[in-house]
Amino acid sequence: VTEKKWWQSAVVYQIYPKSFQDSNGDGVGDLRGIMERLEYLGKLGIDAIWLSPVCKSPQADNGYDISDYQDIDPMFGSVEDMEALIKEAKKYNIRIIMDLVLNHTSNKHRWFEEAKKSKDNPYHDYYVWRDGEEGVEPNDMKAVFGGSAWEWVPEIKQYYFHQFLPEQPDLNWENPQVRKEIYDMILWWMEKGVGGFRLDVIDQIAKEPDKKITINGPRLHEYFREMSKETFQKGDLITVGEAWGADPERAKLYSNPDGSEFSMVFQFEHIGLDQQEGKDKWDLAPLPFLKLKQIMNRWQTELYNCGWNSLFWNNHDLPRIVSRWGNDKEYRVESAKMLAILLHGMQGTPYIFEGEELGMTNVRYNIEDYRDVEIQNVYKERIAAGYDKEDVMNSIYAKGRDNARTPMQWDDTENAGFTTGTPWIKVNDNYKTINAKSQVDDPDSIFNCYRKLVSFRKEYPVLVDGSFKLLLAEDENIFAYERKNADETLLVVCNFYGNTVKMPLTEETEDMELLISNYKEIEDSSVLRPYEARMYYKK
Ligand code: TEU
Repeated sequence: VTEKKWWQSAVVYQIYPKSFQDSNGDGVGDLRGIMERLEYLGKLGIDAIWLSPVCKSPQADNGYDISDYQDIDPMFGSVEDMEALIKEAKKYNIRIIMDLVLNHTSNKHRWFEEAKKSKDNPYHDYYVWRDGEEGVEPNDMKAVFGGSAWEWVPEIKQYYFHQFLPEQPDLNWENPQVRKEIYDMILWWMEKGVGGFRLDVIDQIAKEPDKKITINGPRLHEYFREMSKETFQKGDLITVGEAWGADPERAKLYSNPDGSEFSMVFQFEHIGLDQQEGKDKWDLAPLPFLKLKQIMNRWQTELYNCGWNSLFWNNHDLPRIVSRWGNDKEYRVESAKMLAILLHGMQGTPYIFEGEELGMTNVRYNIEDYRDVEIQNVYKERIAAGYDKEDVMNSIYAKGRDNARTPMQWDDTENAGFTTGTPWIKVNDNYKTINAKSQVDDPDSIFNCYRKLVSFRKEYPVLVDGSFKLLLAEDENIFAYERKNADETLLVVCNFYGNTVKMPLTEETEDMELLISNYKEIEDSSVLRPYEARMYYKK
């Protein structure tokens, strides 16, 4: 048995700083705004905040294009504000997790400005360059946000490699000097008291474009171990790598209990389920429910005692879960709570994305009201390729990243209490009914369901260390599982859909206590109502 880590019983709350709380009326959320809302987060009971990037950035990709790792973007505040936030959050026992974007920088980063000056500039080799001719790219690799992955720089007659936007040139991790600069920067933030790091697209750093390798390059884990040894292992941090390309075998390396790499990994196997096979996320398909159960089961059982899961339905790149796999019309409250209970009964560190705890929903905007560059690019590309406009918009409604990025809904006043100015992106017009103010003191609210689930993780050790067993694997409606340790048993049973179904686990749950459910009382114990979820416990 390895020693327990603080982050194994922790719950993390993700803040998208642009959209959380504006304190100065410029329409953009900021660090002082977050400080104003710490009391709310304290009430929810979370242990850490993962802040999407707040470093200096031209904002081509909302901060995922960093031009100075050791400065805060003026839009969000200053380094002093960041220090104040770290200090203030500590009073609520909340740690601050920063987002490290290490695969690429902004094209406005000092390193890149130097790098593109000449082939013998000392910074040239910080990035990935190939000789070539204008118009003849080194190969046909594509960027994630559309177009070629190669960008021509006429002054030096070379192409640079970018897996995301042309404004996000890829760093060359093969260069030891690059790695050293990164480690020094991480140590600088650690000294400021940061509680951990989320590592953006970290499975893409060991790219080898000549072999068309982007994810899982041969030197990937070598870099991880070096970085961890030089930085993270010098503190008591939570570290989580974002890895779209991780399978359970690889995730065991990422989250090796010996601490040689990271604390855990964000894997996305469940996230890719509702799209057509071999296509991308915009090509919609219904959720294969049995497969969802299999996948969750596999991750829960395979990492047991030899790795660590992170648990999430949402983040700033994903649509709102209640609109995606719940029902945001007839059963918004019930299905939001069901999805919460289902996930928070599992093993791993749960992540709540801002507004998820209120059951915030997707939006349907006119194309010009979307701010995300990925949405704008896919719209242009697909219309040009002859897709039907309605189909393109339906894909954007279902999967667009701005679904997650609309302002946090605090109350029913103008702009949902997010800003006194003009919000940088439109507020969801359902804010009058869906907002924090109406939920915080209502014991039956989605917020209070989350609050309870967060506290259970501290109260019942089985949630942290219990084994996982999937029940009713072939049932087309019910997601049920059991967690067990030496002296506790926990049983979660959820009706994943909107029909009333027979409750098959009446005997198993007979002598158990009902810890939480999403209906006021059980009238008929032999059925599960639409989206009904129950968590049972026995000691
Ligand atoms: O995202 C990685 C990534 O490839 C996808 O999540 C992408 O955002 C999109 O959903 C693909 O359709 C990370 C960040 O989370 C994202 O916000 C950044 O835009 C991206 O890296 C680049 O830094």
